[in-house]
Amino acid sequence: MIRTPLCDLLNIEYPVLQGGMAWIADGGLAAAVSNGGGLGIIAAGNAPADYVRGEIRKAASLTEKPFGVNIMLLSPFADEVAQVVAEEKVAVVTTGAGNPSKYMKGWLEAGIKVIPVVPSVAMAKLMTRIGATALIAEGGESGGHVGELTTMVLVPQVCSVTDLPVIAAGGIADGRGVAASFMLGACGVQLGTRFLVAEECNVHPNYKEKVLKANDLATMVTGKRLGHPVRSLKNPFSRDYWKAEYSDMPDEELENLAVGALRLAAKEGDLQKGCFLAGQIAGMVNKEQPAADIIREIMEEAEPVLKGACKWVK
Ligand code: TUI
Repeated sequence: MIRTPLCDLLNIEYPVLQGGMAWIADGGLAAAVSNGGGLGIIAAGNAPADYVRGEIRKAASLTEKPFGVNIMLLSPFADEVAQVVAEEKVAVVTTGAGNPSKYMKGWLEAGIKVIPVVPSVAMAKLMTRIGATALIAEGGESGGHVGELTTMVLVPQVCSVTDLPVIAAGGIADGRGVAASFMLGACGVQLGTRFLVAEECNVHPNYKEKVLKANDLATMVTGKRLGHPVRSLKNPFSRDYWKAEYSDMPDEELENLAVGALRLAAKEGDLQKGCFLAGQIAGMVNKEQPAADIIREIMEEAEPVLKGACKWVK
């Protein structure tokens, strides 16, 4: 059995978080992950605060276990959602795509455990200084909004500058990824792409099929020109966007090209115009199964890998 300090900190059985996937990770998926012994996370994405409140209440009706909310800091509703998580007394808040400093005091006073995604050492130091509960070091292998660094180089550098528990994310989908994360100094992992194909994940079936069929080279990064790089599966949308990005199209027009594309992928399964966010590990995600089985399977796989980790040591 594997137990790390993160389990005690978050009152969970396995040190596994489910990534906050915008338009995808709802109260149903979060509750299934939490019921499976991990920490389920509701993605606020760009949704209004009332939607998030509804999903929090839905998750609370489906599980007695703790769960979290991911706040996407580029959202126009971030301020309102920040308020809602405090009012609803959510156990854990994770943040992405920005600096959550201005919310930190309020959340901590509300008794919320705050776990920001940090894409760099500087952000890890800042979040440690202002009282974060733990850190998610997410490498650019992940799906969605990505930083510059890979998981392999980010996690150990973050671990070197903080005493907080570090959760590795980006490119992890099986027990080897869990074991490798622990070797780098993390005491937990966050998985997005693998949970995207969980049975309890309500994303459009076309989305799941695209992930299940993806190979190692199936993703690409677009959006660098506008300062918001995102990793998604290659399709007509991502290829057209990439071409537009490297053309003389004005920034405003480029920005409009992407409006609604995440929803089109997640809700309509639009294979042409949708933006299917997924991590590079999609090539290894080959079966749909209950969230609880995913968690149990990866942790069972990690055990022999970790026990065999000293096999070359004489
Ligand atoms: O946030 C994510 N992944 C996401 S968010 C998302 S929705 C979206 N919609 C429109 C544009 C962009 C995204 C889809 N996937 N992952 C966590 C993450 N956070 N990755 C990188 C960061 C990050 C980047 C910069 C965290 C902090 C940061 O700070 C910069 C600063 O100094 O403010």
